[in-house]
Amino acid sequence: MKRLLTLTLTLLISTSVVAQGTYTPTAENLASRKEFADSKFGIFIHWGIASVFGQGEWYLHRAQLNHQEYKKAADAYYPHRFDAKEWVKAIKDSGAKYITFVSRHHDGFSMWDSAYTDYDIMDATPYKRDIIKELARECHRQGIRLHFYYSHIDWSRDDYPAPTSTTGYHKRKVTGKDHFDGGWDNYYKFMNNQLTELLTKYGKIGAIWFDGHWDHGKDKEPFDWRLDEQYALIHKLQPACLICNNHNLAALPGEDFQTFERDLPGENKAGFSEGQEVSQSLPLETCQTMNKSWGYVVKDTNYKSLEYLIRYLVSTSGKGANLMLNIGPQPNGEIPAAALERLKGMGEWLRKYGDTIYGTTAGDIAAQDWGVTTRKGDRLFVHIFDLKEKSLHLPLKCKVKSAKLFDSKTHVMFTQDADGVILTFDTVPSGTDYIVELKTK
Ligand code: JFZ
Repeated sequence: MKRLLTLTLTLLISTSVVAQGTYTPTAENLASRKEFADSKFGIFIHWGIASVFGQGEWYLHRAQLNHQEYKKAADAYYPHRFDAKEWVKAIKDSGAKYITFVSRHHDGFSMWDSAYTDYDIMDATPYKRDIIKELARECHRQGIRLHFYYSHIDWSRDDYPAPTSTTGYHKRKVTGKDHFDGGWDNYYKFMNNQLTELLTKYGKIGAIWFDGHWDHGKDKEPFDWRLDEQYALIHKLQPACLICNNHNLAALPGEDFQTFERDLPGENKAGFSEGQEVSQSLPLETCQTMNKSWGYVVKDTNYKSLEYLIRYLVSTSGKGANLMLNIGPQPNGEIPAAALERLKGMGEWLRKYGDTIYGTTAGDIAAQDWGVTTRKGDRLFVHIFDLKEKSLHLPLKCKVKSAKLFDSKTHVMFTQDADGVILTFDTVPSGTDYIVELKTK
């Protein structure tokens, strides 16, 4: 018996070591990474009971609310205009290839029928429709990947390791709570049970996108999130399901792609990505808002223009990354009209120019004042956003065989020497994205 125990223990220890040090993605996982990396454009959806207040998904924390009072929003959540079919159609028509839906945000509310909590769409709202089930069914039916955002932080449960968190109760940011019961083990089990539900009840899931790791980023002793075991569980349940964690760090073992919040990989304009090393081997993603907020905010009508968003998508592709653009649906279940308009415009643009985006890798030349480049096989796409003159010098190493305008297929004059290529146009390039296609050797 004792020997059996020793053997079991040894096996357990060695599997956890294996899980930790040498995560080897399966063939399905690698194929899924490739599909993801080629897809270039996805949609993020922040929606939940927080939208009832119309103050964004951090309202509970920002307004220092009593969490029991906040919870009453669940009983007023009745999104009678929610139509999964319409959502998925509008998103598919935008040219997006995946949807990342917030299954549970920091407030702790679950958007599906979870057996492990009553604080969910089925038990706590009068709506009583499993939103994730409806969304998943439509995604599978209409053929678009479905990813789930899942928060490690929980501002409502008693067992979230809050006393040491930077957002939690100890700072009295979320009020009405003075005890912590159950402990981290309990919370960890709860999360894994929920993840198991998400990965066994809703068909094929493209990725789990974690968030909240940074809540313990300033702990004196590094907090052990026990990610290895959690990641191994996900990969065991669905080997092709990719794992990503919005921790603003270099990718950790077991992760399948790397995300950057509100910044292109390697940049830090928003302040989340300081020193974040860009992975050279994993697919990359930038997540960005359409206005200034993730969740629905009544007064935030500050939407980025369609031209800006198209150029942002092209620039993200120019870095070899995907753009995941966010939508914050209204409490009634509708996607805001301003967002729908932009989705439509992105779709129209991608139907014409998608060949220069989908399936591309970063171009040969890093982003310049005038624009960016993307590459697909022997074709190099030069995306010109802003050029003041009729000629453009490209410091290219490769030999150019031909140059033409992507739109009209008319030839563009060029000369090449050791410094690269000079393109000469008839008129100064204009428009949202003036694309030149080079065939290279
Ligand atoms: C996180 C969420 O908190 C936010 O609500 C949204 O879901 C976004 C996509 O992801 O944003 C962050 C990430 C990191 C920090 C704060 C917010 N941080 O390091 O303090």
